[in-house]
Amino acid sequence: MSEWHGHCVFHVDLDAFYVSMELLRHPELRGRPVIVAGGLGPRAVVNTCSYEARRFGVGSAMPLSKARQLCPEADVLASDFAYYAPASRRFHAILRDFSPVIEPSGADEAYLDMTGADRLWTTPAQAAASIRARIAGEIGITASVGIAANKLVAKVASDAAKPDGICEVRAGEEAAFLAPLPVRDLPMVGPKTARRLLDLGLTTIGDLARAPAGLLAGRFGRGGSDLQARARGEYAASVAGSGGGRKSISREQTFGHDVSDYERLRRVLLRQADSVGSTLTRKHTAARTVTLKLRFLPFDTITRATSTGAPFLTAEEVFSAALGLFERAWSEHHRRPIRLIGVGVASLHERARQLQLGQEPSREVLADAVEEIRERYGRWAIRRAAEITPGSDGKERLSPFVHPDP
Ligand code: TTP
Ligand code: MG
Repeated sequence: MSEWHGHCVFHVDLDAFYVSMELLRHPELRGRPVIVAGGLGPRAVVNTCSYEARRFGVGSAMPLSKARQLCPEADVLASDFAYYAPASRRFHAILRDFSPVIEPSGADEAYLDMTGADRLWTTPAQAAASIRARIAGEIGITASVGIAANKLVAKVASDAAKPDGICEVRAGEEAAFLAPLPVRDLPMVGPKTARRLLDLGLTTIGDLARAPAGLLAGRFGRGGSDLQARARGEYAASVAGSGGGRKSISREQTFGHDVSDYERLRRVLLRQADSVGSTLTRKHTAARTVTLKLRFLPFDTITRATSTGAPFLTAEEVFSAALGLFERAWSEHHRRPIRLIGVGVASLHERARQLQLGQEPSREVLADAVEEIRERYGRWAIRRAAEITPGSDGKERLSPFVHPDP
């Protein structure tokens, strides 16, 4: 049985997605060649087809007229996106139960970073079986899962697993797994590149992996070494999403009058950073940049930004970066009175690390726990001591100082 080792990426892809959905409501067509096309007219194109139809040479993107010639007995249905869409959403929701780091790459496929999931599942194959069981139980169709140390190999593995299977490529076995496959099976080798490789006498991915570097450089320039690295199963890009579809998160507050009190400005910054940090945690997102905005009257607005090598994950990290920006910018402006102050984060991406159950509680884990309590009991169930205003009127702490994104 396989073990967990280092990085672990799953690529999950539904089998013959549109056809599988149609078979749920047309069970009498099971086992038959079935084609789903974008309409039934003379110019219609095949969206997908059942594995029975694939044996006749029918495939996606083929003109329907040609598909009918290749397989005259096929049943042809017009695609019905409104019917497939909820299944696609359900599919992605199921995957989110297995990892917070997920990168959908289409309606019916996604990459999952399963690194660290060894605390929950004895083996990767067991986790994959559970994903497949959830999909079968809740959507009623089959999915295939590729398991590998990186996205590239996981993608090829899921193709190899199809239909209705799991394929795991152990660390160190990537090159051997890819070697016998045709070059066309390497992701990002399109028909044109494939033809150029065949011209060089390179038929399989193994041929490409072993080709003299000079030969590839002559034909593909600097892209040659990249191509060869891929052929060996080397691929560095991590599973990363769009950060929940947002490009930035920010909070700002305009004061009714100018403020020059450092302690008060610092407290406002802390609340804003805390709110931004909460959103980062809730969205399983990290930020590469922290931004600060200040406005001095009449309309003199400045912004400052800072980025560090490590992503910003928590409110503390956002606050400390924002405070540094604030102190520098404010002293540059001779501590002029401030009318507006705001904190933001940008360059968002999904967290690269999966939280591990049972690990030493880090600030990231603490931030998640705080967020969970706030979700249940409200924003004010947990506050920082520094947020509580020493004044007696209580006005500041009750005022609506946090502005959501417009
Ligand atoms: P794919 O995952 O590429 O194909 P599939 O799910 O039908 O089959 P497989 O078992 O090989 O994964 O695409 C998912 C859906 O996207 C597919 O059911 C129909 C649609 N699609 C198109 O509409 N046009 C296309 O050219 C392709 C490739 C897919
Ligand atoms: Mg599919």
